[in-house]
Amino acid sequence: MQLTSLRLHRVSMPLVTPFETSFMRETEKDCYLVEASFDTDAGPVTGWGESVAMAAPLYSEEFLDGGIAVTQKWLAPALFQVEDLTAETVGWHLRHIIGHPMAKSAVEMAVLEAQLKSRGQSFKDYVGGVVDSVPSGVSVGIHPTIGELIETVGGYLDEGYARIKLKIKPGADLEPVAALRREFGDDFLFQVDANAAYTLVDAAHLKKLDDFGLLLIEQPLGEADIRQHSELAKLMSTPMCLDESIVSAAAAADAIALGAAAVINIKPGRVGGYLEAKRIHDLAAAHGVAVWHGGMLETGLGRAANAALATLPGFTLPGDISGSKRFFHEDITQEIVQRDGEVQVPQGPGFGVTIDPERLKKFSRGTVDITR
Ligand code: NPG
Repeated sequence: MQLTSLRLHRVSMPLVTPFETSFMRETEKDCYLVEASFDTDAGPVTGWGESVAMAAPLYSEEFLDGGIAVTQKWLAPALFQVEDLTAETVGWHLRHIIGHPMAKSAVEMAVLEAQLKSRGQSFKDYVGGVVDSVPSGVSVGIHPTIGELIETVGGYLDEGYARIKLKIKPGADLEPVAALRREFGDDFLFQVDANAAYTLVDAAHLKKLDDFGLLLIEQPLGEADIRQHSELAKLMSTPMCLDESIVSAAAAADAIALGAAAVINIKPGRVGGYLEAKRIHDLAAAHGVAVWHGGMLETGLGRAANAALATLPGFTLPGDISGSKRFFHEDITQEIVQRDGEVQVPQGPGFGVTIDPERLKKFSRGTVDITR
């Protein structure tokens, strides 16, 4: 395949309810989609990718406008030079460009989709998935009051979600966790996510979370603090899970070796693409480390790809793969549906979903064209 052009679609989709984490409060999902066009022996093919970079660099150093700029100035020109481009070689061709995993992932995703479509193969079959549906967890933001939180979580449990993940931060941790256990009992699967909001000085406070039978605590400390997570893991009985710190398979290997990660949250965008994400899955499986699939409020496109990757056998915990309705009144693709705690993996070539042109037009905030 020869890459001939990229069109980056900047989109903004209103969220059903505001989503608050330890680092920000979002009311809209802003991202860009990559529409990549190729010449192949069998004619032209198009593939779609999605960047999970947020508008502001608050989760990691990447941000939406930066992703568009690096794609335009560096990633696309490097790939235009390759005559026989494959998804498996995108990372190799971009290896000299430092960082920008989310931007690289979005481009690799588009190449992968085009390649799969031209072969008539689904991503699930390509990656070696073993099931047709995956357990669906839901991520719950920080709420202004305990009463509202209980109402929200009660609604999700009634909808059948297989697991609740609660966002926490200093000042909003023990009390909401205790309230949910009091209200809904000990039997539902429950984990917390701090998005790097604490330091090791908070160890004694965080240890109090051990009383609540949590599945795991996700990323309490900073991205670079892998060793400090291993110290904290020794002090807590709640299993330690890393998200932000796992920026590559090599970082995952370090975290596992140091005892910093009993569990890993896999997000393809954070690690440079679905192929690196699969390597982390394989590495973790070989070490007996549980993994689950993270989410970044993806549109139906990224959500479908995430669900397909999560069909690999090492994904033994429910992921942040909720139904489209959790975040959007209208998705940009066919709706991804959560039923009885499961999400069906879309069938069909590529990621099994298509971008709805009308919805794309509705949510579009402009395009950037990059040609050879
Ligand atoms: O279900 O897609 C989802 C959201 C899951 O909580 C979620 N994502 O830290 O994992 C996270 C968080 C996040 C969202 C992080 C957006 C960065 C951006």
